[in-house]
Amino acid sequence: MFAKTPKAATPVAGTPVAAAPVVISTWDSGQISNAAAWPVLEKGGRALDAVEQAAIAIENDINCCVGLGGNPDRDGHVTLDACIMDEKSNCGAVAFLERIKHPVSVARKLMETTPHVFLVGAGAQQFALANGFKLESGKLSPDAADEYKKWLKKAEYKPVVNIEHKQSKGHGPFAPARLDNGDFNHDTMGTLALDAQGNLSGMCTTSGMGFKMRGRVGDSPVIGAGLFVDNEIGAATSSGQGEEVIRVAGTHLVVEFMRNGSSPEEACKKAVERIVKRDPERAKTFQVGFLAISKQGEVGAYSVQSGFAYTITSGDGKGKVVASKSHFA
Ligand code: SD4
Repeated sequence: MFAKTPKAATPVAGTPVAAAPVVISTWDSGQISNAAAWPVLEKGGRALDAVEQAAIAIENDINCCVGLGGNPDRDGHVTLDACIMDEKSNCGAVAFLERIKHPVSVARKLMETTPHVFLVGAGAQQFALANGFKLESGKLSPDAADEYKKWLKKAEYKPVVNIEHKQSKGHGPFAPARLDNGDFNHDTMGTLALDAQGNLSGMCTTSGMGFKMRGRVGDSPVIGAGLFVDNEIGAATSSGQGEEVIRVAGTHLVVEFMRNGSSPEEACKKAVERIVKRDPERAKTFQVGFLAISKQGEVGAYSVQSGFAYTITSGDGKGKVVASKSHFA
């Protein structure tokens, strides 16, 4: 089993409003990210620097779903997807990136030193190496190697076998919606920060759905899907079944609902309802969670299934885990 992240005793429900600076991250593992972001914000630093630190911390942690220690694709390779966005709508993204430890930092480099927004695969790796990022070994973490071995047994994977068909019997068509232990197949880290100057930035980083098809990219690195920041209105990030989020341009939708007067929680709820409406029966089988913050520091989340949570850090610098409301109980 992957190492457990520190858990708060019991997540509390509610819609906090925090005075800037504030940082919020998806899941209870957001405690790791927020703890790294907070020192930047506390000193009056920039939200963009804070969210990059949040990314580095969780990408260094060995867990199922973020960084090089995460679960591999079905061919046994870890491939990373990530993006970052600042208060001026500058953004950078990388996807299908292999053997580079800090994809969000690569995305930031792309954003700040080139006219481009998105690099993928070998090109993203080449760019990272040219900019001083180190090529890692490509070896799976012991936990991921273990999970992969188990997955291979169950999925009986041979490249010639029509695995999509087999998996569609019990799971989603592309990657199992749940891991072997019954947990949903995700834990992507999305972090949003509002700094003391009142500026917003965000990042999203993931190894994607475990045992995905080779080359598959989810919502996490897609601006407007896994992350969106509009410094006039607010910011949003997502976790869960990426295909569902991409179809509705999920985080862009959340920010637009906020622009039209919804609170962050209402906006997340409306985006979840948009997803569920497409196919209410199928929606019972997957998880999507949205997390959002307004320019005023109001925070909210909503998910398809129960169990989504986020971590908020402001004022005293202590991360508090908050349970998200959900469409299905
Ligand atoms: C994806 N949204 O690739 C991600 C899944 C996730 O940890 O949440 N992974 O679709």
